[in-house]
Amino acid sequence: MLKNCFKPNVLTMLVSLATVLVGNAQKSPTKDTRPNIIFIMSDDHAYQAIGSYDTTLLRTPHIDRIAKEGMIFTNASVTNSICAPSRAVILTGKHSHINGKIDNRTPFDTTQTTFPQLFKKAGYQTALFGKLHFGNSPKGIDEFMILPGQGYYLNPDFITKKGDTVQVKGYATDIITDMTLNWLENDRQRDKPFMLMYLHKAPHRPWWPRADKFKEFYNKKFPIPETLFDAYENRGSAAKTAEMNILYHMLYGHDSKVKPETWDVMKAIEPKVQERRDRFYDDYDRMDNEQKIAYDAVLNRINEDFRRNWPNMTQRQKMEWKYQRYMQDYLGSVSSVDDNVGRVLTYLDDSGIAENTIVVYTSDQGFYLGEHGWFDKRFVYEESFKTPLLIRWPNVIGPGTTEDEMVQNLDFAQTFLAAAGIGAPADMQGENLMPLLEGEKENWTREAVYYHYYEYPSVHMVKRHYAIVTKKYKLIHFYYDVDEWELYDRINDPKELKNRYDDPDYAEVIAQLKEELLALRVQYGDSEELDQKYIEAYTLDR
Ligand code: SGN
Ligand code: CA
Repeated sequence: MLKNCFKPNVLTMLVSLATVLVGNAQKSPTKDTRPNIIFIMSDDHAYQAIGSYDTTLLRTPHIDRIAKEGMIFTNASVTNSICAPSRAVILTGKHSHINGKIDNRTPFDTTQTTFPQLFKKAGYQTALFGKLHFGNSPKGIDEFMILPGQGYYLNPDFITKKGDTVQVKGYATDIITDMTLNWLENDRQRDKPFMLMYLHKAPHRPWWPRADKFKEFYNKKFPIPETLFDAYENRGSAAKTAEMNILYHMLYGHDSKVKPETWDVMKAIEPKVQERRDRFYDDYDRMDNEQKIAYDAVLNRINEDFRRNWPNMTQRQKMEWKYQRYMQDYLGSVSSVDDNVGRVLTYLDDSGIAENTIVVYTSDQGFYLGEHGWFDKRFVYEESFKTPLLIRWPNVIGPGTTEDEMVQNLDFAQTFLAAAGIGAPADMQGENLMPLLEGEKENWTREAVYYHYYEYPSVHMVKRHYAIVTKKYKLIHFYYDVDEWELYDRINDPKELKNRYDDPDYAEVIAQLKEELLALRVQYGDSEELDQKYIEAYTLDR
């Protein structure tokens, strides 16, 4: 199966052949006409780095096509802004406190029903390629290739359905796409609808773009976000104690790609920063010589610049230098995702299946691109709470539609099942988005969503919190080692710079929201007892 991955000419021939085959299959009277679903999810893709949401940083013409020909959600969010928990919510249609995968480390209880199992049972063909991050094989999937854990960008390993591990030469985003196209082309049963999960590792840390994008993006400069130098005033302790500041917590080698030899030469430049050399070589040493030469062309320039300029920089300049390095690599990685989404969309067109295929583009959560001086996610604050969501479904969703209702990753399972005409289990906790997709908003009643983050104390040190979010407000309770509340006025303070919790003007709003928050906790089956249970079950990993 892998053999074809690196022969685009063979692929093109097969695509033409498929067009003929699909054409014939469509004439068959027994054809199952339920829609296909391609669920495209990237890892840590901030909506700020998608042209349809914001063109300040980057244009993403291929991802944008999904919005132009379908719907863009401007208020889509996650229930728990971290990788594996988000995936568990998507697969089960249940909040973290119910499905039990509250953080990246807790094992996922595989006896639970996940939506792919229901698709398979209902006669769909199912497949999954890329990052799953579950530590176990997906159930209900006919064919898969998954990255072990976080996976690597360069020459990544994949776990196959047989349980063995194979290393594939090349760049992860391209390879995952090759596998996806290869499956669509060679393994898809033309007489059945399919549910295909196409899951990128990019643009997850440590943001290694493909060599040509590394070179291209190193020459770019990006606008500085207004809150890059945020001093976290007028807020509680959680923002101040989080460890995800670009200046203080981003690593020279692993993240900014300054080689350990360069730090050696500069000795003691930043004695406070502790970094292991192997964090850089872990990725670099996966390259073969030819790849190293291509990357070194840029790495040498980065290192030369660092050696020459870093010792004389002010703190402010250092922050800006690190921010630019971060954006160059992050956006370079996104750019490959966009190119590859383009390849898949083109395939759908060429093979004649675009019309009956629902294409969903999303991320497992949002991400900070320098807002509040941060990278990473976890907080219910805007940029990591919100996630991109674009859906194309010809003949159902009108082209160029914008939807601002509060929707969540919790809703995906029920929505996909409804779209395929498969019954959803009654204990799923989301809402079916079909009324929104079909433009029947009068049937949509949700006004608030619930959020709960658990992984603390842990990497990045974001305190445990739960929250209620409406279009207008966000009320947050940080707990465990603090007992602090924050209220943000989403309309008048969209950058969330002022906690209004002690402002008498908001007293009534707060009282109302507290009641609604409690009601949501009751509705979703969350409680102080469960908070306590998860605290007790948590073992420190630091
Ligand atoms: C790794 C990253 C963290 C990131 C977590 C979780 N460090 O630990 O920055 O927050 O994953 O990310 S890294 O140096 O190993 O890249 S998640 O997307 O899997 O939740
Ligand atoms: Ca993630």
